Amino acid sequence: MRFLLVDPPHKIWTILRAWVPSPGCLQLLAYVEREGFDIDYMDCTLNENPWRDLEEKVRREKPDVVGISVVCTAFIYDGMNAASLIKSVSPQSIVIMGGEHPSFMAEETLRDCPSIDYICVGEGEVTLTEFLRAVEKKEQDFSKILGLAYLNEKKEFVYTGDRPFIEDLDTLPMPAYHLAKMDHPFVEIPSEGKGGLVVNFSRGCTWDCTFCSESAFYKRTWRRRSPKLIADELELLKEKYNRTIFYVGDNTFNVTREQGIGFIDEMLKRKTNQHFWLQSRADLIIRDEDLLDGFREAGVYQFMMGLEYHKESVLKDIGKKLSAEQACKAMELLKKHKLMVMATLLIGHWEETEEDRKDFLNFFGKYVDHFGLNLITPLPGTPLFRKMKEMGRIVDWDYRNYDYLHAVMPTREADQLEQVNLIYKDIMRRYYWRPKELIKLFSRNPILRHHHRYYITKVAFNIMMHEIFGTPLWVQPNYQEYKDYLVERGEDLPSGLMALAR
Ligand code: B12
Ligand code: SF4
Repeated sequence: MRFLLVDPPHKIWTILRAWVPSPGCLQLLAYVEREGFDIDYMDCTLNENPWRDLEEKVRREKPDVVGISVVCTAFIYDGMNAASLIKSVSPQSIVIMGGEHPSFMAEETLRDCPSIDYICVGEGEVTLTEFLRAVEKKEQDFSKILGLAYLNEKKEFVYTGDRPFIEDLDTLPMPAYHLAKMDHPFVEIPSEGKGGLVVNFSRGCTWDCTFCSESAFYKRTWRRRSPKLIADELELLKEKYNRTIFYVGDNTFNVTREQGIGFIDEMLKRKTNQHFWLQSRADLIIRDEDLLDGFREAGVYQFMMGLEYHKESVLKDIGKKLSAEQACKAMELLKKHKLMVMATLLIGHWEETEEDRKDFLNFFGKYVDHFGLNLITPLPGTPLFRKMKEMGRIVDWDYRNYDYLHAVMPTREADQLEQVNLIYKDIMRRYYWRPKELIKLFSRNPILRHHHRYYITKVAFNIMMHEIFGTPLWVQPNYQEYKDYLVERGEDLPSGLMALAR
């Protein structure tokens, strides 16, 4: 019984150009490998000809089960296209898809893409193991496997029920780095310097911001790996793969103080000389002020906080449970303890006015080292999605645009999405072309200097050229639209594929 897990061809993180294997895929693979299955992994984002290579591999190897991982809503059509292509060249392969978006939108996804046989709803490790075992034993009835969704013979939607979360993440094996192309020159986070990688040590978050799909996916719970295992993983990444700079993808790293204390102790003991960009909340930074020097000494160079907006009414509306005053205090504390401040911010709120935007820039421009500007997006599965759908405010239903960078909802003032997109670009321009930002190009802090030089010369310059001369926006050189691939393949593939392409 052969299982192939596919990260389908999709755009990488275009803003920071981070090109990394998905931590979720590596965790899933390690688990099923430990369970004794014959497994393989294809991260199509790294293939020179991603669609062709996927087609050829599946045609040649005809895996019994192909898993497709969809990390972001914005990638759902890539996952569906991969499923159609796989089924067309290996109809006997069973296709199972997993990830947040298909979990939340299981019925819609199954109906939109007949090539997907099953969807794993929620956390994948145990559900996938039980599923593979059932396939191995040639069982026909999957209705007893919790966490599965499918359409039965009558095309009725079936959901087998919620799979309980794994209680202790320490029972999971080390992610399967040995199956990833860790030596591939593209695997980097170039904005952060050499040797970058994304890692993940916890799941969920105990808050419930209305726009957050993570908190919804993990039902407002938080579990974490213990600091000792985190340090073991980081040590391995240093020794075996020379990885020294990490974007730690955990939504909220220090939900408990103990996690922060344990991490600091372990990293100080191990002396691996690695650098970390962690994510947290303003209230937790304030709570853990006494740990901030320790974090820095342990290698943390930056905290990213979802500060979102400066107006209390908006913070209340999005359920942030933070005040602008706390945001200021947390930014000041980070500065005081020589840690860089990255703020992820949300604009495009219904009531937003030009006056608000001026205040917004003044408020955040004062402290923020890195500016992560997002447009508020109703991600499927979130309370915001349900509310906005009900209110009829969602205008663009093309999930490709659900990447925080494209407007999918108007505001009271800007009733056309294009206007909201222009507002986004305008804020970016106004922020980055301030003298204060340009001075950072010569900062004495090497990471900040590198980041700004990278961002302004590569990303901002590309966007400017696009706006002035219409030059194409950057996308990774090996990226190919699925429809272009089908055209390239022409007669050799079943003609129905083009009709199914999304
Ligand atoms: C790694 C990561 C990336 C990587 C992805 C690399 C890759 N090869 O795919 C990079 C850095 C490229 C990236 C980019 C982006 N990301 Co990102 N990213 C993450 C991050 C930090 C970790 C994901 C992860 O591995 N989680 C841990 C594992 C355990 O969870 P998981 O992936 O969901 O997998 C589990 C289950 O879903 C399931 N499962 C998953 N796949 C499969 C497959 C099968 C077959 C089965 C059975 C089960 C299964 O089992 C897994 C294990 O239990 C998350 C935040 C987070 N903490 O999760 C954001 C996150 C996924 N990203 C997000 C976003 C929005 C983006 C961007 C769009 C941001 C942007 N504005 O540019 C870009 C996309 C690129 C673009 N269009 O420009 C959002 C997605 C929200 C959504 N619902 O759409 C998240 C949740 C962050 C957030 N809170 O906003 N990202
Ligand atoms: S604090 Fe961050 S991770 Fe937690 S619910 Fe809010 S947005 Fe999501």
